[in-house]
Amino acid sequence: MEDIVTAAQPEKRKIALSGIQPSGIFTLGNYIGAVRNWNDLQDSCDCLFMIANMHTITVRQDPATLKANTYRAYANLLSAGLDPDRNILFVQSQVPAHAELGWVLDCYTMFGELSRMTQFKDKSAKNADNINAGLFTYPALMAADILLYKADVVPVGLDQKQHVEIARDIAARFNGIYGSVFTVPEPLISKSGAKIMSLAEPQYKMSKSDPNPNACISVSDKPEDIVRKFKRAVTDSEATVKRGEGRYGINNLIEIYSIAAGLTPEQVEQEFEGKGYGEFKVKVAEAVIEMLRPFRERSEDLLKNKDYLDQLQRQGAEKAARVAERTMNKVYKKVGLFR
Ligand code: ATP
Ligand code: LTN
Repeated sequence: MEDIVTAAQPEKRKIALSGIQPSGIFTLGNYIGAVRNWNDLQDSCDCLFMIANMHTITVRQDPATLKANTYRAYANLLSAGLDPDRNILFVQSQVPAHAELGWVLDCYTMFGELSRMTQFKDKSAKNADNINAGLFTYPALMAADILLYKADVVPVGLDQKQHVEIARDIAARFNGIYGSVFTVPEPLISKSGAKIMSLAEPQYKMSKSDPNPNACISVSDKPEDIVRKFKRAVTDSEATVKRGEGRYGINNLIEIYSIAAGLTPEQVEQEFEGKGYGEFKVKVAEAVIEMLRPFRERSEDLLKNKDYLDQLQRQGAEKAARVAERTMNKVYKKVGLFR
């Protein structure tokens, strides 16, 4: 008789990893499309959230500004409610394994597949005088970020889906050669707010590195600036608060308002039936101000204490490095590199 009792195995928690660049101050798009959703994940997954500062130098940065934005980004993660004891919150450059695995994966990533990346095409158009190799191989470094921690899911906005897909391809290619080394990750994209558009050119996404200050709401904008920017937001001449094909500006404002006020887009359309853009834009601004207020105030407080942020950043990096080192040892061994 078989006398071994097999205890029911508790289901393994999924590992989630995401990153955000300190390429400027977080926008409303980053908050709605990324950071806000990460908060919900910490209950169901083992989470790692990273400030992707090595990715940021693919576009030329002023060193002092980059450091200040890195502190601010880290403070923003904390203010969004991410708990440093329950999640690993770290800065990419403080964990050397990212650069190490990034190089290895460069050698398993094809020129053709990198050439198809929309972000590369967009960013090279915007930075025509600095189309550097890092900008091109960016997706291999991002794959390294994900694969180092065996992440099952990668919560991102819609614009990053293509990069998670290439990370899957790289993982599968590597596993095909060396056996199952990496977990093949899935993108996790929220249904609402996955792509918040620019207020100035609403056919393009809101982006924190946009040089036009009226194009984006930053999470540290003062209430009066938020009102001014929404009042100026580009809409169309139809003057009805109703979603429609090609109505980029108004679709975007309806989406933002529905998220900030906790309503469905249909409820928003009903509320503003027969009302003009002027009234609607002020309401959107007020809802956004209220949504961001606690986040902004907490970030300002945290930024007064750099020693505390330094200490948390170090602890986060140590925890991340312990996991990353194990993967690196395995990868070097498989590939035949001394370590
Ligand atoms: P940059 O301007 O430097 O490219 P960015 O503002 O586009 O930066 P990232 O740091 O590249 O932001 O992205 C961080 C996260 O925020 C990613 O998950 C990304 O998908 C999400 N995100 C960025 N912009 C938006 C947006 N407009 N709407 C929804 N999600 C967004
Ligand atoms: N490329 C991403 C930032 C990023 C990231 C990651 C996101 C760097 N590494 C790993 C998810 C997982 C961006 O520009 N938004």
